[in-house]
Amino acid sequence: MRLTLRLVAALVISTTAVTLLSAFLQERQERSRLMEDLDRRAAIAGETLEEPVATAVYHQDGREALRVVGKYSRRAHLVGVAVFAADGKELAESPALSRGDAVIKAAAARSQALEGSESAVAEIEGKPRHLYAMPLRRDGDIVGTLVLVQDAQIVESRIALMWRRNFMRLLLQAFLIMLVSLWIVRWNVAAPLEGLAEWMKSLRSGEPSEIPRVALDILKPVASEAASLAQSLSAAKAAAEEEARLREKAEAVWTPQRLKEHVRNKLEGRPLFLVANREPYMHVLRGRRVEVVTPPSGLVTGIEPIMLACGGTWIAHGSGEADRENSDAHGKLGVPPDNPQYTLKRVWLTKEEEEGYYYGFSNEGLWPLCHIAHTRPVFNPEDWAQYQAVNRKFADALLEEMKDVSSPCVLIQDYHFALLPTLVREARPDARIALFWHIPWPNPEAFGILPWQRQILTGMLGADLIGFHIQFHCNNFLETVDRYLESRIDWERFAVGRRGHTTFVKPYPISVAYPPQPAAANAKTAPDKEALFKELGIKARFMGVGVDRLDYTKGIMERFRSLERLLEKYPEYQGNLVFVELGAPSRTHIKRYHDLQTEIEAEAERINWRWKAKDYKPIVILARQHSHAEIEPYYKAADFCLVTSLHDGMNLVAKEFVAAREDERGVLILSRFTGAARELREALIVNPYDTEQMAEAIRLGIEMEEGEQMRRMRSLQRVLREQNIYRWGGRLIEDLAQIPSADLPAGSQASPSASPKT
Ligand code: ADQ
Repeated sequence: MRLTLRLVAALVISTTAVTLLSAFLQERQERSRLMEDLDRRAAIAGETLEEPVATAVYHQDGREALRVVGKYSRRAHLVGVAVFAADGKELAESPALSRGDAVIKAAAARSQALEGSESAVAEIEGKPRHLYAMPLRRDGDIVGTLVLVQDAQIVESRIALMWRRNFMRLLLQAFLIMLVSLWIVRWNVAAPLEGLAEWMKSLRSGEPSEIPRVALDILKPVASEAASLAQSLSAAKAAAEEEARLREKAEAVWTPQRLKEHVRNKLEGRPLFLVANREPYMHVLRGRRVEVVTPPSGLVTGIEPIMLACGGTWIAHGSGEADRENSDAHGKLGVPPDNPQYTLKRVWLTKEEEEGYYYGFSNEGLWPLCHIAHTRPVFNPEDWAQYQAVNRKFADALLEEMKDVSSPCVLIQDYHFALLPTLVREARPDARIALFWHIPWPNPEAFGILPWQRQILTGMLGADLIGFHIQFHCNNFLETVDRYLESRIDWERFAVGRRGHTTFVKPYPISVAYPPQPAAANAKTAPDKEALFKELGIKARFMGVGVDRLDYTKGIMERFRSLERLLEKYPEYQGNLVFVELGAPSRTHIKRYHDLQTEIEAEAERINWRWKAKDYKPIVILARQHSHAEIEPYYKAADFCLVTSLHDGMNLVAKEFVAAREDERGVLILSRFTGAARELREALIVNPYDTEQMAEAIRLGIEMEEGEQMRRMRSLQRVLREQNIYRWGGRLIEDLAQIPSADLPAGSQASPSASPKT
């Protein structure tokens, strides 16, 4: 109410000031217009009277002058007339003027002195009068003066009327202002605020309602801030409840809070340094606009929750077109950009470095070498030289960042940085270094074709801890080291001893953030299957989904062929089943990837051509990078998700699909060649090379009873709950922190937890 009063008072005061000012100007204008009117009327009367009155004056005939004047003044509505001779003597005067002599005489004298007409307003007998004095001429000589007196009361009356009208208008305006202000405040401020308050109350009570539309429209920025605040509060509340529940059950599921506490304890407050090729946030140009995007990378998906939980510095290649303009002089910025929780340090690479290190040695060499997926690795000496140089560059950046931190903990990510552990160890023997290898490790024979095998292995063994997703890859790694380097393999502790340094090798199956954080109370509900079909312009009943970087290891062609086989074998699905492939183009700079995209599109087109109808095609490819929010509705709506990798370290898409299914429905069809297949045993496990088997698995998935779907989904979600990303980070960092500093005598090192911790 006080706000309304203040608003009304301010508006009324300003309107009054404007009205008064304009009325004042109007009065001046009106007054001068009325005066001109009186002047004009007097001048016309004067012109008519001049001649007869001048003749009378010339003959000094006062009576005649008075007669002429008296006769005319009745016609011209004059109050009175006075006539003066040239010497100033009064010759005649209307009776009504007898008491105003002095003023009239003065007017006559002024006119005579000026030899021209003169007008003025004066009070005569308490009334406003208009005086018009003019010289009387006869044959060009001034023979006297004529003074005409009119009533000027009309001027004052008109001005008073004008003020009265303005005052009434002001009153009306004030009234309208009050009404409009009340309306604005009521509907645009008070109502949205009340709505917001109600909504926040509902959040607090734990039964979130929809945010009222009116509040959303007007208070959008406040509402979104409040939503994220409410989200964090309810997340904290849910986490606290979950912790309490788990404590009671004496279980120990990992949560972000637990990870945070755990890491803080283990690192004793020291910051965490993470090195990965891929940055978690890229500034890219969309036309002229700068947009922040998260790259479609399993590594980013997996590691970001840890950095959010622990803070620290993430060092990565700054690969976005607008990255430089959006970082400081040292390439640094706080991220996530809208709520910074840790530091991103961008390292700049030249085109040649990126070409050789990233596209060349990493992705045309090591990637196919480690994924046995029938694409021949290319080992080019120039690429190898760039790979070494860029590892050196990242080592320098990392050493600079941690120069003031003693015994820093470093997490190095992936096959792009095989040389980094040794480079860092040589400069900082006090550092604790872990290297996590996100892709498979091949058997020693397959690895043996790499010309620089010893350098790669030596580089990696600078780490204290090397992690793979599954035990099988750890075994392959130890066998490879055993085969190609002089070293001591400890098969009991899964460690390699070499030149007085021990490297432990352990499996850490990466995962996703689960259970999901409570959704924002105002988050839009995901569109259902019908809505998604409608968006795609499709009419169908069943939906399958695939989400991948377009990579030859993901078995996308094999997937399409199994769909084709299904439609051939079971025609009842023709026109009924649609498979949506959300495929993010990846590494398109490399010819094999470029060709793959064309091949995938051609294959889908070939299959679509067989069954295409007006509103139907069996395969829809959405070939672009999607945000997680865009992918989520497909995960939630699909009847089945196809993960058909020919070889995959883990595969997070399989886990994301399971995590998204709050409804406990949907079927996961999962390649046995993924790391995920070792954990997600209730998925329908398939061999992607077996087209017939995959087609059958899809049919089984579509036709699976709801009860069976729920049983399997619950079991899969149980695995995610127990083995989530926080557990992955917690175990990795705990094992790393347990490793004693290098200044302890060699051999006295304790083994990191021999068996996986909860
Ligand atoms: P990737 O080979 O990238 O990861 P994956 O684990 O499946 O494979 O992760 C892909 C990520 O990218 C997922 O989070 C997914 O949602 C996202 N993504 C896929 N397609 C997308 C699209 N079209 N738009 C946007 N996002 C998309 C590597 C290894 C894996 C290992 C991870 C983590 O190859 O085996 O699981 O690292 O260690």
